[in-house]
Amino acid sequence: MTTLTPILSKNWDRPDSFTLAAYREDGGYQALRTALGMEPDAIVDLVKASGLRGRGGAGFPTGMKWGFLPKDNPNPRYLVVNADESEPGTCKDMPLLLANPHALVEGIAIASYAIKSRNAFVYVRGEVLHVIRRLRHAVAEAYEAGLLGTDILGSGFDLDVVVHSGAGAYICGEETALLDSLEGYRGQPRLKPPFPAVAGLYASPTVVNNVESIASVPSIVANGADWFTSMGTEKSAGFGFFSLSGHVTRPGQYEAPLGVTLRELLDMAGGVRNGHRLKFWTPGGSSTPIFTDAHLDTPLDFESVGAAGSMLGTRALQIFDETTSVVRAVRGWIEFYAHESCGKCTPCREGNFWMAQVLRRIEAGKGTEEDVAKLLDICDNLLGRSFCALGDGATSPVTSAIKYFREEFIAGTHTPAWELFPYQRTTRW
Ligand code: L3W
Ligand code: SF4
Repeated sequence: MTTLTPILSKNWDRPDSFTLAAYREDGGYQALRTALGMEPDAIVDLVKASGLRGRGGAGFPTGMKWGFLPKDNPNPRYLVVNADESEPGTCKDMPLLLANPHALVEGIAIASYAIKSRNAFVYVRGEVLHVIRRLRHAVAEAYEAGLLGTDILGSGFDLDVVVHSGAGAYICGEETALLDSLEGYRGQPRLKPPFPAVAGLYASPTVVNNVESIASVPSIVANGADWFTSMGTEKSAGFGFFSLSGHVTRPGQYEAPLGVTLRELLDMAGGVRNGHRLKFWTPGGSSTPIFTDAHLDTPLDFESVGAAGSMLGTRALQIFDETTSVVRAVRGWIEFYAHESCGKCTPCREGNFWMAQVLRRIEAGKGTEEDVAKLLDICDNLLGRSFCALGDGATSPVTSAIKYFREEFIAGTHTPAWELFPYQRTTRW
């Protein structure tokens, strides 16, 4: 039986958990002191040995990414933290920043020292003013205490950190669109390669990492790689946030080893809301194919979720019970993608627009059975033909929902979803 591993969330019950004083009382910034006494490359090796994989959705090995920075490029190096959390269902980085911003600040200082960067940026989604204020406060506290700025802790290492507010575009969570936005341009994805590690911010070598990835680094430096690999699975080491939302008794952040199952998480969260049963769920936000109750025991690690036909993504577990119209849920997600498509490439710009129209028609009971085939055809023209992951991701809920609930789509072509699922008329999912 897997249990919770409160590490980043350990002090969240403390009302002052976000302050430097509370963070230090619990040993905060000791890992930075340790790291500053190490060779930068030794820290990169430590993070490689820990097996930490990116917590922003793709699961790319963090230490390996740091090791990609070219040694012969004379340009400055940058660390950019992706805090543009906007995926439907994804809600882990914002609570982490609110309750424990110093874990990120300390992680930034360690990571910047490891990759030899003197400038770090945190790109925070623009809508979350309260989070931006709290993070800026933490950064100011760290400067004041000599934990950022010049000659950090007397080590001779200098680091400046800028907290940048986005303007509310989901696409700016795509790392290269984020970099364009940070440079002052309209945020649209760049062609890769070159990857940011080679030509990122201002065409200089740049590491882009998710908030949770960087915030996990101090605990690895403090406790060692073996401690980290003792949690999780062989290829998906460590712990992470599992964000339970929707039709669950106690929604929230559950910090647990990778490989935990939804059944175990639901046990901790009081189960699906009283009197109802699980119908479908997302393992990693709306860009990952949905799962059903047949996947309750799938270990939530990168390999197992992949083998079962989805992606671990951001571990945003949105729970839907039997009162939910799957057509309506998918329509909501596709309207999101249609709205957030940056418009750069035709398959995504047009495809999401058309899918939203077809889904609205089916939801209203005015679709035809050919409309279901049309949805799959549009997905076929999006997947692998879009410029970035947004277009690909938009197909996931559509194709997987049709795979598991085809009859509901067909029924929806002649019956409005609100007649099939009347409960949905008054309840938001
Ligand atoms: C150097 C190479 N670097 C890969 C780096 C690359 C990036 C990282 C992962 O999408 C997913 C997406 C969403 N040399 C490299 C290299 N890299 N090869 O590794 O790259 P990639 O392309 O696999 O993924 P990505 O573009 O970062 C992320 C999914 O996550 N997702 C998203 C969630 C939501 C948000 C949000 O709310 N902001 O991100 C959820 O599942 O669909 O598939 O750093 O540079 N040879
Ligand atoms: Fe823009 Fe969508 Fe194309 Fe990505 S896939 S570049 S979001 S239009």
